[in-house]
Amino acid sequence: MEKIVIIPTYNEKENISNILHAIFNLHEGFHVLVIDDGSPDGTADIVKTLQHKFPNQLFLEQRTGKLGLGTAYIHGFKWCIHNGYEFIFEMDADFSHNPADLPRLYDACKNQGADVAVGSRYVKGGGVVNWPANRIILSKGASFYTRVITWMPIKDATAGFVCYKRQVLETINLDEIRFVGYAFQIEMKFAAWKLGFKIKEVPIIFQDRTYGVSKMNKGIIKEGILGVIRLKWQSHFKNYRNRVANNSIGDNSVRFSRKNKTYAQTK
Ligand SMILES: Nc1nc2c(ncn2[C@@H]2O[C@H](COP(=O)(O)OP(=O)(O)OP(=O)(O)O)[C@@H](O)[C@H]2O)c(=O)[nH]1
Ligand SMILES: [Mg+2]
Repeated sequence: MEKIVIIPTYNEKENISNILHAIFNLHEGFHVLVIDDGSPDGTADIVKTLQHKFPNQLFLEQRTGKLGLGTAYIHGFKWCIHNGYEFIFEMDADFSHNPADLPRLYDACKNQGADVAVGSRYVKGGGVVNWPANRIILSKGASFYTRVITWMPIKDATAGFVCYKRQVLETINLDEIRFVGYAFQIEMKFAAWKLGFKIKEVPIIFQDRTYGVSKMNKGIIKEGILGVIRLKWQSHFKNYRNRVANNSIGDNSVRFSRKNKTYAQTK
C-alpha cells in the first residue's frame, strides 16, 4: 500500500475513463480512489465497470449529493489512512493535471525530503496552457493575495495537484479543515506549513479542461477571499497549531511547546 491518487468527481463522464487509463498505463503502481458525489451523468457507473478491469487498484466511494471538493478530499484522506497508504495524492479528473507528472511528485516526497509536494504552475519550469486570461489573473491573484496575507512561502497556493506523506494527513486534524473550494487547498497547505512540514513545489504545466464543465462559482471565490483572512486571524489569536493538530492519534500524537512554539513528535 504505497501510493494512491484521490480523484473527486462530479459529472466527469467524458474524462473519467481516460484519466484512469492514463494513470494505470503509467505502470508505476498507483492505486486510485474516486470520490463521486452522486454525479447525475453516471460517472460512478463508468468507474464500477472499470473496477472489473482494474481489481484491487481502483476504488470508489459514493456520496449522496454534491457536498463539495473539500469534504470529498477529507473523506478520501480518511479512507486512505485507514487503508494504510503511505503517499496520498490529490488530482482533478479533467486532465488539467497531467498523470505523467505523478512520479515527479512522488519522487519529491520519497527521495527529496519533502513532506508535501505541490504541482506548481508558478515556479520556474511550470506554466498554464489554454486558460483564458481572466482565470490566470484570478489564480495568480489568489496566490499573491495568499502570500501577502499569510506569508506562507508557496507560489501556487491554490494548487490541487499534491502528494502528501501519510504522516502529514495523520498529524492534521482533518475535522478542523472546513473550507470547500480553492480555500480548501490553501487551508491544507497552511496547516501543513504551520505544523512544520516541508513543502516543495514541483513545476507542472496545467491545461484547461477540454471536456466537461467547470464547477467553479462565485461562492468559491468569496470563500477564498474571506477564508485566507480567517486563516491568518486564527493563526494569530486562537492557538491555531494546537487546534489544527490531531491530538487523538495515540502514539503518533503531536505535542506543542507553548513557549517556543516548536513541535515534537512522540513515538
Ligand atoms: N466529489 C466532488 N468532486 C467535485 C466537486 N466539485 C468539483 N469536483 C471535482 O473536482 C475536480 C476539480 O473541479 P473543476 O470543475 O475542474 O474545477 P477547477 O479545476 O477549479 O475549474 P475548471 O477546470 O475551470 O473546471 C474535478 O475532478 C471535479 O469533477 C464536488 O462537489 N464533489
Ligand atoms: Mg479543472
